[in-house]
Amino acid sequence: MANYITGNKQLDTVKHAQTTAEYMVARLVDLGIEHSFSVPGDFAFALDHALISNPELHNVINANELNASYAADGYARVKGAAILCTTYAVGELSALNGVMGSKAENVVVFHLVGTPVNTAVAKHKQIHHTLGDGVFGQFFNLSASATCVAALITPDNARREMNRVIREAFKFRQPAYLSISLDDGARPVTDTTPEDNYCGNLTSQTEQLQQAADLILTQLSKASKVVALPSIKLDRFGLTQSALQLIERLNIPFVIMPHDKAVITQTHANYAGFYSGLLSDNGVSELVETADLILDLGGVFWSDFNTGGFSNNLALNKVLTLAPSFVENPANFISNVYLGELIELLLTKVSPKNYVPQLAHDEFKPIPVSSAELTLKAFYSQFVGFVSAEDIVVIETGSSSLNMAKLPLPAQVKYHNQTLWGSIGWATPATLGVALAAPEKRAILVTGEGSHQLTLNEIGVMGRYAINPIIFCLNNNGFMVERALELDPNPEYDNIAQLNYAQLPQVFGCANWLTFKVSSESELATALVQARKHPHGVYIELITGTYDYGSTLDFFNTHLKAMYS
Ligand SMILES: Cc1ncc(C[n+]2csc(CCOP(=O)(O)OP(=O)(O)O)c2C)c(N)n1
Ligand SMILES: [Mg+2]
Repeated sequence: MANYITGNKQLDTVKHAQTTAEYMVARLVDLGIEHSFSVPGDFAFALDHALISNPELHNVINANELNASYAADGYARVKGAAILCTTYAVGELSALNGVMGSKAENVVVFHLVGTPVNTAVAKHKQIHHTLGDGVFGQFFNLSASATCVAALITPDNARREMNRVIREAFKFRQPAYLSISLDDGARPVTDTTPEDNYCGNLTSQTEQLQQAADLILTQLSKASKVVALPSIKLDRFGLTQSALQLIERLNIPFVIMPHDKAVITQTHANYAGFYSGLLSDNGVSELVETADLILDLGGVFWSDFNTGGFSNNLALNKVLTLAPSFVENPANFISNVYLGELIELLLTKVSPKNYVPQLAHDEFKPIPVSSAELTLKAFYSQFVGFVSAEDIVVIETGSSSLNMAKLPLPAQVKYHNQTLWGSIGWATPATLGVALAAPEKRAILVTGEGSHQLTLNEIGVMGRYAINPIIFCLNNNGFMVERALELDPNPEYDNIAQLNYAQLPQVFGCANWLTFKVSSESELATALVQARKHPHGVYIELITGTYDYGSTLDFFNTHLKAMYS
């Protein structure tokens, strides 16, 4: 069957499937998914068994369902899709925040849930994991709300429904919910619907495709100063390379917003700088905001943290959005246009603009290492020199995500952050998922210690599966980003329990991990040298000041306070 994710690798694990649960898992594995993330439970046993019996799948047992959902999200960001499996009610509800985040940020996660047996449901029995009221359907709707498509699978509908669910999930690049009862999961498939050969290609309406292309070509012909904004959605929809070709063919500048960091490398010749309202690099706001036409490629998020707290000053009538399935400006909305096809068509028609103003990029100036107490500025300075082309970077919400958005990275490095959903605790399990999805890369996590506390038991899972990340845990004595965003700089509720973070790998049984607790610039420099040489996991606790905000957070500290007061 067609393999959506890997393209060339043709799997056919469906032929080994004996049960409906095995069939469901096999359909997903045949897309190219190689790992599943799960916490077992009795109603999910048919699914759990299917996960461990598929010859092409490695099943990971996570510390809890929320962690599993974050790990699946991280995995799918790299791999294109992921499998998450939880049990009825108690398991699936714990995973909901993570799955909702995947929905917000266009990540394909197939959430499999095993439910009580059909006879118990029909007889309204009092069963564990329910409210004891004989009602069973209410959790389906809750879990389904975190997805773009949901199905109650039975042996009689399994083939048809799996066709539908896979199609819809890839169409919207959002999660899917697949529920099956314990007894149906163990029965053989009786549905005889032929399997879909769908491989992720969407077909536009010819007339609307032409209309969209004409609109774009007309707008392009009227504009001399055109600037592109490539969105993270290009990565999600597998369209980054096509979009880059369009930028290169037009020969126009592109700017990058925080959520879209590293979609196209900052080392590209047409890169004009970082754009985020008042936080933008020198000259970049002017470049974007005085352009004749702004090509929003993929659909950027005009969100608070993407726009420097809405401090951008953009005339929306200049923005032409080429979203994954439609084209829009204030005067037009053209649906049923798929971006891959649209760009292909445009590439045959556009002529170069040859408009590439050379801006002097804001240079990142490393500071010399001394024996002084560690500051965030010194950490970022060393971090920029440390990240190499072989790394993949995961950044947690908090001071880290705000400050890191502007840092330069080597060309091949991908950068993952939950800029829109922003659920703290995401990054630690997401690093596990990212590391499993990209074993050829070294996963690097930067997390605040407050966020880390929510999900740090996933370190044990990293140790169990011999993942070798480099974890930077920024210990600044609490929820610093909140201190900076609040009017009262020191509310009681931003103080948190003090843990011995550097001891966590040992507590969680991680063999051969190297750990450090550093509080000076030179200690950090030494740790970084050793971290690079070490083939196993590395954990570096960084001690920095309670009010050492870093430059971007300093900006939000004054700008947002001004907005709120
Ligand atoms: C699940 C969730 N709960 C609460 C919040 C609110 N929140 C946002 S950032 C933050 C603190 C992060 O602190 P830390 O990880 O220590 O990072 P720091 O800013 O101190 O470097 C909190 C509580 C959130 N975003 N997500
Ligand atoms: Mg903190």
